[in-house]
Parts: sequence; C-alpha cells; structure tokens
Amino acid sequence: MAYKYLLLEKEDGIGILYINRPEAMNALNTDVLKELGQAAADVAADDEIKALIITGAGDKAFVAGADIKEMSALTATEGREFGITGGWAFRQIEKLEKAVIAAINGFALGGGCELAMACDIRLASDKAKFGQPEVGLGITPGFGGTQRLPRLVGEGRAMELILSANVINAEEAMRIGLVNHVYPVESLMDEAKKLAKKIISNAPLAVKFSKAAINKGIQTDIDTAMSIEADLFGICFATEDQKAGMGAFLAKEKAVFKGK
Ligand code: DAK
Repeated sequence: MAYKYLLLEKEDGIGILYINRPEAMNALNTDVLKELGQAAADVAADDEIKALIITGAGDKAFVAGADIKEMSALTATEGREFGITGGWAFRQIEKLEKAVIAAINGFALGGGCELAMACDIRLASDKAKFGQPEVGLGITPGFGGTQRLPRLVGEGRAMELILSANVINAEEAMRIGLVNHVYPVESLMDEAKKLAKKIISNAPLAVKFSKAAINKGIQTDIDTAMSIEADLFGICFATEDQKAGMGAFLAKEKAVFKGK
C-alpha cells in the first residue's frame, strides 16, 4: 500500500523500508507509527520480500526519536495511547517471520534507538549516534528501551545510557554490543543487502524457526527455552528444506530451498 511517511522498495527478494520524514529527522509521530505497523503486515503478506532492511531517509538521521512536538501537548491518556501505538508497531516488526536488519545511517535517539533494537540485527554507519535522551525530556523510554537495551548490552550499561541520557558514537555502540558492525556511510546499504542476501540464501523455514526460538527463548527460563528449541528443531524434520539441505550436502551439491 502507499504510505505518507514511509517508502518501501523491493530488490532481489529484499524489502527496503525507509522512514521518510527527513525534514523532522524522521521523528516518529502517531501516523508514522501506524504506518510502521501496517508496513510490517504488508511485508509479512508479501512473498516477494524474504528479508527486510529498515533505514532512515536523508543523510542525517535513522530516527531522531518520537516526535517531541506531538508529544509535548499530550495528556496522560493520549500519552498512553501514543505508547500503545508505538509498542504495537515495534512488536509487529519484531514478530515478523522474516529477518529484519536495521541499517542505522545517522541519529538513532530515543524511539529511534528503540526501533533499531526491535530489529533482529543492527548495522551502523560510522556517522551513527545512539542514545536514550528521554530522562532529559522528563519521561522514561516508552517503546521498549528499558527492556530491550539491558537484554542487548547488559543491565549496567543500559542503566548508564538511560539514566545519563548520554549519546554514544557507532564505535562505542559496537563495543557494548548495541550494533554488530560499523561501516563507512557509503557502504552501509551494500553491506546490509549483502547480509540480507546471505540470510535469504538459507532455508527460509529454518531461518524463521531460529528467529522464533531466540525471541521466545530469551523471554523465559532455560528449561522452557530448551523445550521451545527442541520443538522447532523437530519440526524441521517435517520440511522439504531439511531433506534438500542435508541431501545436497551429502551429494556435494548446492541446496535449493523451497521454504516448504
Ligand atoms: N521530534 C520532533 N522533531 C524533531 C525531532 C524529534 N525527536 N528531532 C529533530 N526534530 C526536528 C527539529 O525540531 C528541526 O525542525 P525545524 O526546527 O527545522 O522545524 C529538524 O528536525 C532538524 O533538527 P535540528 O535543527 O535540531 O538538527 P540538528 O542537526 O541541529 O540536531 C539532533 C539533530 C537529532 C541532535 C536534534 O534534532 C535533537 O536532539 N533531536 C531530538 C532528539 C531527542 O531527544 N530524541 C528523543 C525523543 S524522546 C512514549 C513512548 C516512547 C517515547 C515517548 C513516549 N510513551 C509510552 C508515551 C519516546 C520518546 C523519545 O523518542
């Protein structure tokens, strides 16, 4: 579908979703958040898209946070609604049964950092900057920052970033595990596409089940998590892709996967 604040392109099985509001540093207002949730549904339903890259339009920002102009006038009830809309949109992205890579091309602050954390893998340009500046605005992070940041970088580092509202550069973000790789800004999208292509060359159901096992398992105790893994592992043996993958290995051929 057509969006006002997003652009969705398709290239060789990869969807590239641009948050397209560069005049406001791609800040997330209610409409952008609703469109993001819709885009996740559109990507889920589109068989031509096998992996998704999310990035920011323009050369300055990935997303510089939730829209401060819109938020400044919210009542408590409206603030709650705003939070629910954002939380819903980010969960739609996180729950996509396709790999989602954040290509962080510039500022990823507040809701922008939280959006990147709702993606599966984060790649940053050397120009990217990260932070959770909310406490400096009189609010707490509200799109999952207090939950996803400690899971990614550990409690102590998350405490420091959130309580200080410090902004860090891409190298520091990589050092603490917030992003996986840092690339020169000119090669960021090529690297993101290269990684997406590698992912979609693998068995689609195995990729989908692996993502589900990680996302479900991380939220629960180790015994339940191992049982989730065992169930998904078992289901693989009912797929044609498992036969194709192992058969091709034994025949010393390249596997052709059908996602069945
Ligand atoms: N919201 C609205 N507009 C923004 C914006 C934002 N977050 N960030 C930038 N802009 C706008 C600026 O107002 C300016 O607009 P005009 O004045 O031209 O109309 C334009 O984008 C260009 O920005 P600057 O002139 O400031 O550009 P600079 O290069 O000088 O600075 C900057 C770039 C990214 C360092 C700076 O713009 C900045 O500090 N932006 C704000 C960053 C920030 O604090 N972001 C965190 C927002 S808090 C909730 C759930 C979640 C959240 C809240 C509630 N609930 C559960 C209810 C999330 C909160 C956040 O994300």
